[in-house]
Amino acid sequence: MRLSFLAVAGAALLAGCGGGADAPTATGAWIRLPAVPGRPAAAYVAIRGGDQDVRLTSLRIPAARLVELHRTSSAGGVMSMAPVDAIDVPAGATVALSPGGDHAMLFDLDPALKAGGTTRVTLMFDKAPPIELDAKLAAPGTAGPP
Ligand SMILES: [Cu+2]
Repeated sequence: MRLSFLAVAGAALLAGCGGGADAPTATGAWIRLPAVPGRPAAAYVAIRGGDQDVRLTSLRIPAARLVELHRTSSAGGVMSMAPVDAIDVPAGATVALSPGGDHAMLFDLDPALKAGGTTRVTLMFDKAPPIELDAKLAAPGTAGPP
């Protein structure tokens, strides 16, 4: 009797993990290559929230040594950016990491990467499964998605 109860509870738990929940999605990832090799690159992507509030906690990019999430702000007409721990992705909202806004900063990106190519990016969340996608590589100075 006890065993069968556990089996049912376990099955319910698995069902909750597997489907049902509407996880965030991501599209249009791209990376702007640095004008000067060795300078940081920036990564952008559009994220659509799922059915619950989550936070984007990091981007994993094997081609970069270090990736930081940055918030851009403007005070007294001066634009500045600073690292943040996470970026909110509210349920049902579209959150765009884009030039002039929040973005990911990539340090020591593999210099062999060239505009026109792609590289693998994994978005990590606090309460949603990771999203893996290819980011298009854009030439330095590119203003919008390639
Ligand atoms: Cu930055």
